[in-house]
Amino acid sequence: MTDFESIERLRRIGWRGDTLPTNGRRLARVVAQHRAGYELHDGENLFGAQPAGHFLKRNLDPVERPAVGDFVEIEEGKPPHIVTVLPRRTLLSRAAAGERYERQSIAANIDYVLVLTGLDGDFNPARIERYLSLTEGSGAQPVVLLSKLDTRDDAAEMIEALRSRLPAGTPVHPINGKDPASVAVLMPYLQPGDSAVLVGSSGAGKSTLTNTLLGSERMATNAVREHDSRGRHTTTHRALLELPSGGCLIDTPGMRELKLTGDENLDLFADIEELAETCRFADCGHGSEPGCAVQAALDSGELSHERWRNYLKLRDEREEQAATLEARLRRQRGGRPPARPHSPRGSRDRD
Ligand SMILES: Nc1nc2c(ncn2[C@@H]2O[C@H](COP(=O)(O)OP(=O)(O)OP(=O)(O)O)[C@@H](O)[C@H]2O)c(=O)[nH]1
Ligand SMILES: [Mg+2]
Ligand SMILES: [Zn+2]
Repeated sequence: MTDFESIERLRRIGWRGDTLPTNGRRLARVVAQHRAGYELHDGENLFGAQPAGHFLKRNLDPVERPAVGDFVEIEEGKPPHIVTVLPRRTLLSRAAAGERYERQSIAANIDYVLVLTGLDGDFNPARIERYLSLTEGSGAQPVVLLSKLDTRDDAAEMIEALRSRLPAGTPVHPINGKDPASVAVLMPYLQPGDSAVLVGSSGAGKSTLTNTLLGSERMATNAVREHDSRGRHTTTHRALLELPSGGCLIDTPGMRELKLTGDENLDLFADIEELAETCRFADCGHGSEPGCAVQAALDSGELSHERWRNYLKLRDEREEQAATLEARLRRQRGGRPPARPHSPRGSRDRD
């Protein structure tokens, strides 16, 4: 097969490069990861593969392991092995829950992060802001999706309140995830070569939307609990799917905890940070100091107490995580200098 044919084939599964690595190895994209190994697609065939031994080293930063959405080089064999993860153009990751600081990949080489929230009991603007903050560190574009539009009459108010809280220009699409006509608004994000990942709580409707976009019931779905709209963790692993529109969509399991990695900028709250700079005292604690611009905005209602509280929470979390991340990188540099995992934010890159 010529390089041209290989590139054309890979483009169907989201390859963006104009050239191929020159070592002659076959390239494929990670479409799923199971306990027993990886599922890969080379644009033509789906096949299983194992990670090469160096990916299994215990002290390896988990984000350096192959993740769904990655393009990888294969060493042929029975079974084939993944030997290299190609440089990522974007990476959505989160910090793992628990004591030890560890970043985990959610999806690699995605253009859009579709943040899906139900307009039922799932609706929670502070959680949407958390997802959007995490997306900032990824290099991908955020898109806010509100599902279950068909289930309530008072959705307009909720949507308006959310829109006014997010930076102007953040796309917000209310949808009925079961209705093909309604989800057609997502076509601009799912064109040939585009890759998008769906994230949101269990029960938000990620797999329902995926099925509607696919035009078939490929992913299992389950009703949410009546009293609190919680899902049942139906989807158990991430899966990259080719859509009829030509785009690639990654469905994910609902995530219980979503910690910032420390690599975020919190651009989402740039207006609050600007406001705080206009306080009379440079070291204003925004409590009862005279001339506090934040207190004035909170008193006038221009800034909502809830958004302010969420900003403080995310800011503190980011600072704490950034310090841990920095310490970890410093420790790693003490030994053999590792390749710093992809960071699309040059300004925050601490190397
Ligand atoms: N009426 C209505 N129901 C929806 C919509 N989207 C999802 N649902 C329902 O919500 C329930 C949960 O949907 P799923 O697609 O399984 O949710 P999920 O986000 O994939 O959940 P996990 O796989 O557990 O993370 C199902 O009963 C769906 O039929 C929608 O837009 N309108
Ligand atoms: Mg699901
Ligand atoms: Zn102040």
